[in-house]
Amino acid sequence: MKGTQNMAKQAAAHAALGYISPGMKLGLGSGSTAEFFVQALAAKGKEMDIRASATSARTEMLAQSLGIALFPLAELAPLDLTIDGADELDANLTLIKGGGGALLREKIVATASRRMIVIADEQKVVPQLGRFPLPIEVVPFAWQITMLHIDERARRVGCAGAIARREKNDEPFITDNGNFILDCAFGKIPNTEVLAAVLGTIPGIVEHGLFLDLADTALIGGPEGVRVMKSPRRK
Ligand code: A5P
Repeated sequence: MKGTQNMAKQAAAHAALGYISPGMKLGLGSGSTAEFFVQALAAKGKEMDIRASATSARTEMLAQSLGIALFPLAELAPLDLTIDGADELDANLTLIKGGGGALLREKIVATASRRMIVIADEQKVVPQLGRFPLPIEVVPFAWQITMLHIDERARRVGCAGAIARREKNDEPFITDNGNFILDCAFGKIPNTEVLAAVLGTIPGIVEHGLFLDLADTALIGGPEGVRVMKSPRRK
């Protein structure tokens, strides 16, 4: 299963190369699918005069080791295109991201790009978002209170479920920005816009993993090859 899924991720990542043109300023996503893309890009990057900004320390390290020309986002923005993975996506190309903990930088980079293309395997496509617990980045200060507020307010908009601080090796997982991640197992999210608006009002939340109207295209790898999904909202 893992092998097939990795092949699908790789196929989607390679298909993304077809969207790159010489001289482009690129945003490089995070996660295993985005890493396949970074590896594929490395072979072409130099000859195509690609400049890039990374969405995580991990991607930055990988891109650097492969000789991709990296720049701070503030120097390079606006970017032409960001290529990134997703934990879940629906037919509107609304995404859940943050499974790797990089959602804040991913959202900043995607927002600073003219376009975002998602690369993913077929298993990430769902009719309704929420099977994957929604990651939310919060400041460590009184995070328990922030968690209570998320629980209370999300319930009011039909999102009830266990919320847990992410751990790694029995320690709190710390993001590249020095924050915590709360994973919210809400189950199916009735209205992503409403939930995003509610989360936007809670102090202590730095950013949440719902990506609304950012991606215009998704390249989905599966057993039959790669299919293209277009956002009905952003052509
Ligand atoms: C990283 O924080 C995430 O947003 C990733 O884009 C997401 O977890 C996809 O990861 P994979 O490509 O490893 O499935």
